[in-house]
Amino acid sequence: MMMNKRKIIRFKDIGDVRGGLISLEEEENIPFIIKRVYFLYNPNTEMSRGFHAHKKLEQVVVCLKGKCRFILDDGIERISYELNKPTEGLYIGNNEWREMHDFSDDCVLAVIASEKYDESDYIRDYKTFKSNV
Ligand code: T46
Repeated sequence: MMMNKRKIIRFKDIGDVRGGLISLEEEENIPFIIKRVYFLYNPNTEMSRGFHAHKKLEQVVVCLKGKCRFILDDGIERISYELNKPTEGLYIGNNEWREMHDFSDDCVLAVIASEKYDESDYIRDYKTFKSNV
């Protein structure tokens, strides 16, 4: 079931004295069936990424190390989120323009996705995105 808005999901840390442990499970703390996981790491800290929306894809982004800033834009409002801890994930539904800025050089992002990679699901032109909302 599609959640209709971006939101921060707080994960329960089930770690102990040996260290932290977070477990992600589909349709539990991840609100969809997981079809793909990818990582963004070794960022070029001079550059931003993203600048697109998806027609269908839902994702949860978890910052495992370092930090970066996401901007989400639903065509009406733009909200900035700093991600800097593995105990929370940013849920991004479909039809959300996303930009990623201000990567720290040690930033590692894990992205949990509801669909396999499909270039035809991307809207990479902002005017086209705006005309669909
Ligand atoms: C998103 C943000 C958070 C693949 O072949 N398979 C994949 O699973 C992915 C994610 C990308 N690619 C190809 C597509 C492009 O030719 O790798 C290249 C770089 O992808 P892109 O420019 O879309 O990367 P970002 O960092 O701008 O966006 C990515 C995801 O593509 C996107 O879905 O929401 O991270």
